[in-house]
Amino acid sequence: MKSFKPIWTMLIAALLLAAACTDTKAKKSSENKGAINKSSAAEKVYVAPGEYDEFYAFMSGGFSGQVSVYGLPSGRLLKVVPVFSVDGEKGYGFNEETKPLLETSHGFIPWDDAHHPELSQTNGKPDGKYLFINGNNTPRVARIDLSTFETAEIIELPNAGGNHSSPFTTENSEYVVAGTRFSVPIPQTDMSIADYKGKFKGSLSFISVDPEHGHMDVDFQVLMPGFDYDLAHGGKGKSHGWMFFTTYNTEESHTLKEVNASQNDKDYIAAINWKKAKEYIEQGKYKEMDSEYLINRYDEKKHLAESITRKKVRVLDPTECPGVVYFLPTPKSPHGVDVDPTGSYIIGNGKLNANLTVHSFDKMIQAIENKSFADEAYGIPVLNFEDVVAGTVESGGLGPLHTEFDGEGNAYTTFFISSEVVKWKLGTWEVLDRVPTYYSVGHLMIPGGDSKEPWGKYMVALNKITKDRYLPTGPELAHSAQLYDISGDKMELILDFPTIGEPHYAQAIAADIVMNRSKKIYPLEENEHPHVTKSEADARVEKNGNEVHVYMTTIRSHFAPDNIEGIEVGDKVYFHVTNLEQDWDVPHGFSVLGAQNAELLIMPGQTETLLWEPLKPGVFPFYCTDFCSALHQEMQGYLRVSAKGNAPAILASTGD
Ligand SMILES: [Cu+2]
Repeated sequence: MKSFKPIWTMLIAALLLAAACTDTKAKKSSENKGAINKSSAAEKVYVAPGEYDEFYAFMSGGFSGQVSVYGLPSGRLLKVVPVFSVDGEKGYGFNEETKPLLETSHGFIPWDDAHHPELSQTNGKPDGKYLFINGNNTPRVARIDLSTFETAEIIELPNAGGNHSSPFTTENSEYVVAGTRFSVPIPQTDMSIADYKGKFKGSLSFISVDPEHGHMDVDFQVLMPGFDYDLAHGGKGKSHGWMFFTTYNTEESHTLKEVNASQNDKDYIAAINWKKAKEYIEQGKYKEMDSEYLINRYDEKKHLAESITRKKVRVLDPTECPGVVYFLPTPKSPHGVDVDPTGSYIIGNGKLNANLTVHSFDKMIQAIENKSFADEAYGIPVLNFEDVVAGTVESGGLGPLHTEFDGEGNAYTTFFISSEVVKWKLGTWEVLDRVPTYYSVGHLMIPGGDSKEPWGKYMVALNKITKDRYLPTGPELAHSAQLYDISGDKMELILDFPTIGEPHYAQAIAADIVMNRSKKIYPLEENEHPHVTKSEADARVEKNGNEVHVYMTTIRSHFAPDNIEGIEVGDKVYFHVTNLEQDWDVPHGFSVLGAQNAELLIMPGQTETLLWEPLKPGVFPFYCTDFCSALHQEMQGYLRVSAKGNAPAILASTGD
């Protein structure tokens, strides 16, 4: 099993050269940019002015740390939701209300790498309530509320090093999971990296989601051998109750991993019986480990986020909990693991392979019942490959990464090295069609394509390299998504559109499920912000020592107060701005000359707070940044700052 095969080195070289190869493809494609019938493609993506798209698509921003929302099939950009990265446009991570969302046990972290959006599910179908997304770098999972399209919660993960196999959900979002990408010492400690093997560990976190409020918490973790955990998907239907994770680096190497982690002929898919794990938890068969992590929740009535610190986590050791973890040998460094809509098949996309390995859930259960084990790894049973394999897709491609489904019995797999999507049939494993992508496709997405009931119709290829597809913009090019019509026998490329950051993975859902729940305003009478100002008559300035609280309101088209005096250099000035508007689409902005952070962008009925510490005496204008009326340009005010000890009495006035 551990013999070195020269072919791996060749495949690795091919992986490394994939980017270079696309140069040649780029040249070719200037002659043939996708071989589409232009007028029929245009018709298929045309959404007339004033009409709505059929699907919402949620794309991760990868290294942008954000989520962008598109309409399909038009490719219209609808919104960018700040999640893991601060955003001056919305004041996210700059205003006092959202700063706590980015707190961790390592302090305030203004950025992360967001990879996999995952819609919450009910009965195995996306329900349009939440979108979860992982932070890959400082392990975190965020929850976006799809009634507001705002980040509602970010939970940090204890005992984790990187968070890639995340946040995949179970059928009713009982859990979203998060597997550590890199194994690390658990508990963390100062030790030699050379002692990795046998000492570093992995962890798989099962994050519970409260059905009523969506609140997340780490229910338990399964402590795993020191492999790398890559991706995951939940069982469905008959396999509901199981979660599947891919592993690589079963070699447990800690250096030159491109070579050292590619030695084994097969790595594993880890099958976790989470229902059984839950029983062990209920029986108290867990260890409570010390590990600090934060849960940051935004309260929609208070309009602010608060952090909760947890110090302990419940951990299961699989060697003490038989029946929880099994390993399915899977060739070669499997990347994506995807479960078909019936829950019968588990697809291992071996990234150093040409073929796809499909495991059978039924055969897996049979092998477990027969106790037919080939081996064990750190006390975890390893099943016989031959006992669990259902079939192999002789793809003709190279470097399979991810598979999604159309609900018609077909599967679609991306091939990074050969830059294509291959359509094949579940059960017969025959290849039905293949189309090139431009270029180097990573994930693909079919609306509902990883759920029990895919909508099908479209497939989006999320490409790593853009090259010549758009007008050049210097050395940095926008990444690219490509929309294919998959309603017929043949896949047809119908649209290219640039994306924000890296469109690492995406999810899509029928528009009506989400739009009917979408909020228009925050009711002012429900505003419980501790510094709310519910009417202009209550607008005021309060000064205690060097702390100044400005209770300000906005309504078209003035601030109250709009003349402020009595502030001195060295004061900490908190502008608590409440937007009194109760109409859809009337936000007001607030910015002040010299503010060292960002603007506020306040939705109707909302309160936000900007902290400003003036450094110089003078008279400073502030104004509304969001064009709100014909007299938007008049929506402004003045703030007088005096030298320390020289300030006049507090003045907070509006009009005469
Ligand atoms: Cu305004």
